[in-house]
Amino acid sequence: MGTTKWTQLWLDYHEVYKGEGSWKTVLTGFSDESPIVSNALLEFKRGMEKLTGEQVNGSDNSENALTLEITKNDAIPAEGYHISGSDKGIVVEASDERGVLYGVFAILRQIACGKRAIEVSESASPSNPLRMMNHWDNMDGSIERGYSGQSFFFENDEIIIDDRTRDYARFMGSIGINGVVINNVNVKSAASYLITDRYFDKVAKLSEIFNEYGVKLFLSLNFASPIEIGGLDSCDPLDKKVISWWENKVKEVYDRLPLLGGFLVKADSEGRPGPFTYGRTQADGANMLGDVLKPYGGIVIWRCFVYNCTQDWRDTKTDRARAGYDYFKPQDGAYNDNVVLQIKNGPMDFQIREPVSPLLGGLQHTNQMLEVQIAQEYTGHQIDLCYLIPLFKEVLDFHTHCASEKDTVADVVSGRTMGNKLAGMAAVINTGNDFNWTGNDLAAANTYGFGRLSFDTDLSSEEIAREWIRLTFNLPKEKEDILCNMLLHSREIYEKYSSPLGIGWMVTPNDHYGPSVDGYEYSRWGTYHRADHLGIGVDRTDKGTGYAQQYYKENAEMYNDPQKCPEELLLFFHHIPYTWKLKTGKSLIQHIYDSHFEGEEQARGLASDWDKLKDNIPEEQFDRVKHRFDLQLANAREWRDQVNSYFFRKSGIADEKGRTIY
Ligand code: GCV
Repeated sequence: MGTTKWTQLWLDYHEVYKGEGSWKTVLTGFSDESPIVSNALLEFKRGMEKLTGEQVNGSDNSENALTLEITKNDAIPAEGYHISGSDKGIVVEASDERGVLYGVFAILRQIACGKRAIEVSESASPSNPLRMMNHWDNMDGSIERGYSGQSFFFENDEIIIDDRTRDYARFMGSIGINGVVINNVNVKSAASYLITDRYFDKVAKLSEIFNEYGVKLFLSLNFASPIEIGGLDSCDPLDKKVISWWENKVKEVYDRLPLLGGFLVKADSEGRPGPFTYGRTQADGANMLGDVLKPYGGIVIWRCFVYNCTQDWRDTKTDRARAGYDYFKPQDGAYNDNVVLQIKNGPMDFQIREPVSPLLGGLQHTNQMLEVQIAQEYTGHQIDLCYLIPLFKEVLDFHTHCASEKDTVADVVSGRTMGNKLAGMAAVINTGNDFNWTGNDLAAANTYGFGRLSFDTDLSSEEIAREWIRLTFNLPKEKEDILCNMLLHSREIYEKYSSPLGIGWMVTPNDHYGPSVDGYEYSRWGTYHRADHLGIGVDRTDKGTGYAQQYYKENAEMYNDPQKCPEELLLFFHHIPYTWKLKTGKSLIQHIYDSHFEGEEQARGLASDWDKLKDNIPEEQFDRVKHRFDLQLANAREWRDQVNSYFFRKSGIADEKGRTIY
């Protein structure tokens, strides 16, 4: 790794063949004075020189040089591209500059993945209009749920701009991300002042750097700004003084930050202020901001993560899973067209397994986008290997039944179902200022993977994994297969040794790493497993909390019936006796034991598979990851033994196989 201050992730291309030509570039309908286009050319040069050794725009500009021809073609959809190679070179066609950038990255990706330049060929346009990363970075430099060091945007309440900022923007552009929220949704202290003169110059600079890679900058907003920075005594969204304060503020913001995409808002959630304080609805709050942003083309992304976080655990009727739908469904259709609701993939909070949120598609007349988390808050803190793309694919492929065709979550959040333009996907990102950006080098597969998946939801988990491996490591085929298999099975392995059959939680409170079966059982957070000596699970049927009824009929009936409910979600929807027979013929308790023993053993398998790659991975990188596997094994063992012991002690039923349970 030498003296580099940080890795280049998947843009650190390896030589794949020794080319004999050289390249010149020709633009038709685009200008290289545009920063995006000139960056595309720079990336092509950098990439081709490393991938093939061929010079780009060097001394050979003769007839014999191959040509990269970038041509405007208005028939290509927005942000899309058509690339085609021939013995004369490569043509990139696009109708806009982002399309040019994405087309060039597609060329480099295809070559890195094994094609010769003359063979490249693809027509693509993004599945989702909005493809966003959400940083939970605080201005003191810490990152909420960050597992890769400190923030590279903020330190000591100042904004950092350095070479890393540009590299970050390149990474985002290379995977098709077109929007980034730089600060935590919990907007407090200095972050409330990001919309003031104190920070305008630097935020403007950041937005320019992002823009050069096709990325719009967004800010998380403090809903109580009129009080906290404006000196008013209210932030009631229907109060004229409040509205006029926002009008002036947003005018000032757009004067100074003309490239700003808009605001992300977490309101009435986990202690954050919001419209409920004034007896107003979420729509009242979001629409007020939408009205104010409209003249500037800005958008409001309003989160639906609203629930009662001061619940009494004795209360078995209140169900946190219901909250999003209960709060947001009644105003379906009332939201402005420049407002989009951002909905977490499940009704709880990024657990290893949850049903899809019934709000997705449950809202039929409202812009909506999907929020997922690649920061591994509940899935191993980027210590444990957990490739999350298979989980996201399951969510995207889920049939909501909101329409007869085009009813999957992928259809809904892309805007295909309702024909809306404001739609897409966002991920809570997993990066920090660690040398390798993501703590565990292998966690970058999720960063890369989310970008690629949000651009093309038809890509498979395996295709994405293989692209990432080839770009990052360029391994011999049999070693690539090993790593690919590790990634593809890692989520299922994590699930096996952690909480069973969709019940979730059972994590160490606050920190959320490692087991604590009753850690949240008697707390205020609404996250209970309800285990007793006879059984476990939450009754969310029509006889229980009624959550299952929030889905359309087909899904409601499926979830309501324990015989029809997919077994991986059985305990999410039903309270089930330990003696219940699963489809495998095993009892529930035996399944809990077996899956935990298996999960721990398979985690050991992951670690020994990694050892097989020792000769093919640079030593420092190999060791970094190996150390993570050592920690993962300790974690898996702890999960196995705590969960098994807990249920053995609760149920008094022995393991049929007589293994050690404490
Ligand atoms: C940013 C969970 C996390 C919080 C996070 C919150 C959210 O509760 O534990 O850290 O806050 O989700 O998504 O807003």
